[in-house]
Formats: sequence, structure tokens, C-alpha cells
Amino acid sequence: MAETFSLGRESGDDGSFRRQESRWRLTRFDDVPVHEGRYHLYVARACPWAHRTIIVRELMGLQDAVDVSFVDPIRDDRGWGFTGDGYEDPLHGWRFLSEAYFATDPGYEDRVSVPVLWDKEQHAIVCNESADIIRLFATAFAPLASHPVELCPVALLPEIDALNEWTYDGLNDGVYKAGFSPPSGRLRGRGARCLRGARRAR
Ligand SMILES: N[C@@H](CCC(=O)N[C@@H](CS)C(=O)NCC(=O)O)C(=O)O
Repeated sequence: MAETFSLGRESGDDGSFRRQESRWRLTRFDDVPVHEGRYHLYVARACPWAHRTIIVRELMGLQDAVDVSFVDPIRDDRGWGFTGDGYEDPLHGWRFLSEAYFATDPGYEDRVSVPVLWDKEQHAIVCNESADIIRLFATAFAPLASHPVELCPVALLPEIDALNEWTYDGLNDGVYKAGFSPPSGRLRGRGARCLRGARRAR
């Protein structure tokens, strides 16, 4: 029998979608030791959050500095996997991305998500939050970039942060909140909010 989809721990008391907090966040970007070849990026082409890390890596010209592996975009209940044919982990030969999470914290129990920035020296995840990974690539990693572009000018940071806040809530995460909400009157408001976000972005 087909299993019913469940939000599990990402379900709020009222059934609404509540995204789990990414466990490995970066607060100070200039504290991250930066040198070529130290980090590896794990992504899925099926993930819009991972897309932005791929895009910023390309825009900055960080392809030589940070290598990348793709998980299979089709997954089963074992989560993101390396199934061969371009979906391999060249560093460890892992079969599942969960192995990166357990190598970093053997007691890890939350969702195993992409993108993941892996530190080869510490043998641990350094960050699993796309917003932080792109900020890191655009700032601290600039000296490693083959054609750095200024994506994050200091003078515009407050404006960038404010823009990120409403696009995250109204659009990026907003579509999940709307799509995963039960069709009760109160939660249908999530859909309207998402549409308002789309209009504002236009
Ligand atoms: N806040 C995270 C969210 C990443 C995220 O939700 N990734 C999804 C794919 S689009 C994922 O890996 N989900 C796996 C799961 O929830 O089991 C980020 O932006 O990096």
C-alpha cells in the first residue's frame, strides 16, 4: 500500500509546514579558514536551495577552488543517494549523503538535506544552509575566485538582508508553506501570501 506523505517533525501544531532549522550555520564568514581545495559541495539538481549555491560558485569562478558532487535527484526513503552514473561521492565513496551527517554527528536525527558544504580537513560538515554558503562564497571565498563579482557590497548588506527576508518568507519558503498546508481557511491564507510575494517580486 502506498505510504501517506507526512511532514513529520516539520509539521506545526496546526498542521502547517515548519521548516527545520539548518543545524550547521555560519555566523561569521571571515572566521572560516579559506584555501583552495579544502571544501567540497554536495548538491542535488532537483533542489532549488542547492541551485543558488551552484549559481554563485559559477558566477564567482570558484569551480577550481570548491569541487562539487551531485546526488541522484530521484530518491527513496533512504534519502539522497549516490547511485552511480554521475551521482558519485569521489571523496569517500559514500552511498548516501546521510553518511556526511553521521560522520559529523553520529547522533544526528533531523532531515538530511542538500546543499552541504564539507570540510575535508575537519572531516565534517561546515555548513548545510544555502543562504550561508552563498554568502560565504561571495565574501570570504572571493580571493579564490577566478572571476570574482561583487555580489554582496557591504553598503548594500542591510538592503540585501531585508530583501532576503521577505523573498524567503513570501516566496522561497512561502511556496512550501502554501503547498504543504492543509486546506483549512486559516492556512489557505498562506497561498494568498505567496501570491502577494510573487507580485512584489515582479
Ligand atoms: N534551509 C536549507 C533547506 C534545504 C532543503 O530543504 N533542501 C531539500 C531539497 S530542496 C532537502 O534536501 N530535503 C530533504 C529532506 O527534507 O528530507 C537550505 O536552504 O540550505
